[in-house]
Amino acid sequence: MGELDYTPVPLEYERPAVEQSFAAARTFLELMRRRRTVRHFSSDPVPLELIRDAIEVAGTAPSGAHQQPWTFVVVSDPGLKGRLRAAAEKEERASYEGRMSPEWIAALRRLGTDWPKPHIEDAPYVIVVFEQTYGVVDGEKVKHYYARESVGIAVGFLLAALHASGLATLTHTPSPMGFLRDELGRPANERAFVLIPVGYPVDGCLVPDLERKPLDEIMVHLP
Ligand code: IYR
Repeated sequence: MGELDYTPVPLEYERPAVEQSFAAARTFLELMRRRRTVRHFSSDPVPLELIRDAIEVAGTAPSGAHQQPWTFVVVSDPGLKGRLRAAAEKEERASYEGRMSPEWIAALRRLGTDWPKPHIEDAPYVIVVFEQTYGVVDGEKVKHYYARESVGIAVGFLLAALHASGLATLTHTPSPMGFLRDELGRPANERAFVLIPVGYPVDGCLVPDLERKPLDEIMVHLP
């Protein structure tokens, strides 16, 4: 990539009436309040178009130097999902049965997590998000700036978009995640960031009884 010059174009923007802003803000808040991390998936099929649209939304995220340092690998093949599950469970079992501290295990108790990961096979899709730690252009390494932060923002967009389509997700970080690059045949400049089973919740799905911090605990207004 050569040096790209600054060639600005007009912003496409129409300022909404303030009442419309309030309505949109409330509607979005109500939507996002209903998002829950789901650990029990139906194997009912999901149209691939929904996954594609959500990944396109993720691709609208801002990124350091606009380098868009992300790759979203969509897995639906049952054999491959089975291999991912087996590899994730191998790591997770070792973690739950010794690598994680007792404090960590205790902190997870209210989430009901454990090393078996049937959702990797049950969910019709697994999206594995990779961070491109550096770029490769014409065989040359290109430094990426704020790649992790950028990918984190894109994953937030992805989770919101999937939720808006009525799909459930689980942000799963099997640790260590090196097996994902090997299993999915990704290049050396890509590092797995998160594995996200996507699908409909199973009938009668249960979730942990959690509350979110109220606004006044998470927001500080310095007038
Ligand atoms: N990666 C493990 C453990 C785990 C860790 C945290 I922090 C969580 O919020 C949930 C689980 C797993 O996926 O089970």
